[in-house]
Amino acid sequence: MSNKTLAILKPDCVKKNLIGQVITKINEAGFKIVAMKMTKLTNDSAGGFYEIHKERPFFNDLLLYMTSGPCVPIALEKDNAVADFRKLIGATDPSNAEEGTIRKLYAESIEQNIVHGSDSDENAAKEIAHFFSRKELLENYNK
Ligand code: FUP
Repeated sequence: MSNKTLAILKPDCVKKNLIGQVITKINEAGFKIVAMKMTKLTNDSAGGFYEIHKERPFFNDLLLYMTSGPCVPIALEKDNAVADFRKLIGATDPSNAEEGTIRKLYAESIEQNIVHGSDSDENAAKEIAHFFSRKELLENYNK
């Protein structure tokens, strides 16, 4: 899985009509989309996805936000996908993000930060499986 990562265009990205602009940035940076859908997360799905943060003080607010509207999970492929994608999106808190990164350009706050990117190859594999079945991925790979 070392050439794959999971992005989520979060509810603020969808609400602000930024899906097209963010996907353009992703494509321009050399990532290939291998699966994509628009979905509204349930509390259980968002809670499972962010399980690692369940003891953190921001967990409940994070779930409220992530379930507040539709989001767009995207499985991406590129050499060095995990690290290159995190570089493209910038720091979690947009006020610390580098100029030109997606979060610096579009995000409002550490919570409403437009986009998710996996932080390791192991998590990328788990997160892609959270949203896409093997069949959905294989159908795309075979195109
Ligand atoms: P990232 O890997 O950049 O998505 O960041 P984290 O895994 O540390 O955090 C996941 C999400 O939790 C962030 F995108 C937003 C939320 N969060 C907060 O709301 N407050 C915090 O202090 C840290 C994270």
